[in-house]
Amino acid sequence: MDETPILVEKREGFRVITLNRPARLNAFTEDMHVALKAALDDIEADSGCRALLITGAGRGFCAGQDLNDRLAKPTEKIVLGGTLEHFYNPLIRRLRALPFPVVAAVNGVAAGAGANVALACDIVLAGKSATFVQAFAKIGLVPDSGGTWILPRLVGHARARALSLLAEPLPAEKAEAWGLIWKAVGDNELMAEAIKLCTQFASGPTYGYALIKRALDASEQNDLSTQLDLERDLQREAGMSPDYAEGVRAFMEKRAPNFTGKKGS
Ligand code: LHQ
Repeated sequence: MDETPILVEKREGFRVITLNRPARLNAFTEDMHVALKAALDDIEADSGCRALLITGAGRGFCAGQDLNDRLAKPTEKIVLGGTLEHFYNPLIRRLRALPFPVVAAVNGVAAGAGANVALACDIVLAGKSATFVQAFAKIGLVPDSGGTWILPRLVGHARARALSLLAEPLPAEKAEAWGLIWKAVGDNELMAEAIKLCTQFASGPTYGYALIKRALDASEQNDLSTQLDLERDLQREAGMSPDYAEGVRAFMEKRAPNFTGKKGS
């Protein structure tokens, strides 16, 4: 077992999780999944945590499933479907549903499930030397961890198919140009940019952010009319939050708002 497959750093208003198996490009093992779940439990229980930053140690972000780990061995008890069911699918669902922004700082190669964990985050920043690889087809697998759902939505069917079938690395700047990620930045600026974003989120209208995430996720299934109804309902909730009152007051008084992130009564 790795001693610390992930590192968790508590910052003012947010946490930084670093995937920490650099010799294996931070590939996922069962131990890493278990540690990540425990960290997310802790983060969710902390009402003072208003953003999350995920990055990787060393030269990679994450090379997906560790192909030496028992989770990847079809002959053992946990077959691949079970690995997804028990570990990856709950992780992806959870990242999407966290009630505050999640930022991925992709510091190097993001392959297989590692790429799709990054793409499940709300904002993906990548260092210019980073690449995104849907590596699955190279070993006869199907893009998982939400890849087949998110890729066509982000880059369209033609690019989603080519990325999935060819399994070629997509450089960060091209990923930005294609709309796969938010921004490619200089490798040396990556962490500072990501921390700046999380610092901004940590003093933002957190409850409003959670409602924005809900609205955008629901829009993937809804028709316009249903989505308009949902926007009405969510806006009603947002309008009752203390941050809305504070935001309007601050605007009128020409000062920066002092958001609490709270839901309101
Ligand atoms: C690795 C890995 C790795 C172990 C690099 N495992 N050691 C879900 C359900 C259940 C099972 C199956 O999987 C899934 C989801 C998935 O994620 S499937 C996709 C799994 N990932 C891959 O197939 C990617 C495999 N890795 C690569 O293709 C390359 O390593 C990439 C393109 C990521 C990076 O290439 P390089 O920069 O040239 O680095 P490298 O290949 O030299 O890797 C460095 C070391 O890390 C090396 O070890 P070594 O002892 O030779 O230094 C690799 O063996 C090791 N490593 N990925 N997934």
